[in-house]
Amino acid sequence: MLSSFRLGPRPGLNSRLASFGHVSHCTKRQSRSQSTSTDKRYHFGVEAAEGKIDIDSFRRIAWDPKIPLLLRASHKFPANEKWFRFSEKGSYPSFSPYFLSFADEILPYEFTIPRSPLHNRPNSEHEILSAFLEWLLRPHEDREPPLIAAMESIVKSIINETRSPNNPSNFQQFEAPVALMIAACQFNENRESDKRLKNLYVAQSDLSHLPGPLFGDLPAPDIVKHAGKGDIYSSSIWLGLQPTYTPLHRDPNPNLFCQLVGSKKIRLMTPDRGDRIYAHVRKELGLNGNSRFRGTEMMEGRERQLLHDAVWNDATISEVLVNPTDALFIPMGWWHSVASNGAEGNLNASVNWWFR
Ligand SMILES: O=C(O)CCC(=O)C(=O)O
Repeated sequence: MLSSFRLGPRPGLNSRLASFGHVSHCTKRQSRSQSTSTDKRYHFGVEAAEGKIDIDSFRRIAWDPKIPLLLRASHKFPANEKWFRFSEKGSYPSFSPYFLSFADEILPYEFTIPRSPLHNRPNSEHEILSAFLEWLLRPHEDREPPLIAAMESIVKSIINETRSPNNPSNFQQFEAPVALMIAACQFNENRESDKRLKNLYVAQSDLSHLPGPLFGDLPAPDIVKHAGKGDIYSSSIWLGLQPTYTPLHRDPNPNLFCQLVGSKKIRLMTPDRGDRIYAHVRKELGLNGNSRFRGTEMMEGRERQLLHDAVWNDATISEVLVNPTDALFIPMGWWHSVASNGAEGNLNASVNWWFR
């Protein structure tokens, strides 16, 4: 059964959008897969517009009626060019020398090890972590000894935690310097995908905690400043080695989610439909209560799996692919789950603002 979210074009919408650029709308799953095979920029069941949008149009189309809107090629920040560099083939994003100068800043990290029999195979996560540790400890002119020592102790403790028979969790949270993400990204370059570090995620890291110059590279978009009262509730940076994943949840405020590097798939549900799916999963777990944003319990174990299957195995749920410079408006109360889309171990970066 389809959700109450309408998949067909709304009467009059195209004429309303015509004032600021090209608009497209997929009405059938089939049209989505056709566009996927040609330009990989699909959106199933969500309105999309190309280029910059003026505030009045945005209010009329998305903000006032509380409807998601994909704004393609609409948000390029100084960070897009200053923070990253690309391999000659253009396929492997990594960090620029400018970003490297912030290597000792501390950020909140998550690390997830998939629970699977793969653990017993060569190149399992433990072996990759050990290879990373060995690589870290090799002399390297760019790495400062105190940072190496900090990273060594963090990686050793991740390895110990994941090996501990007393620890049923495959999900860890810790603080570490930016140097860890930089080093992991360098380690992955030129490595086969099954030998790369993955699932390392600086998730929901408060933008205001970034050092001034980095914060300045991500100025709040006009939509965030002017569509509502201009009240920024919170803003976050998301920096990870693919795959990255955020389970089903809803945010307490409207969200403008912008992609910087790599791509992400976002599955979106109306408040009603998300409530039903979430309640169903909680019931299966014998629990009740509301979703906490990225609560530990939803990041691991059975809850993670049930939430994942309920959202990602249902072909009728709307899905959007966000690419660099795309932005997705997620109205308050709309449930969503987010997964990176691309080669394992590649860098993925996004930024978002919750505002009202
Ligand atoms: O990018 C992600 O992994 C999650 C983003 C998200 O859930 C949000 O902005 O609310």
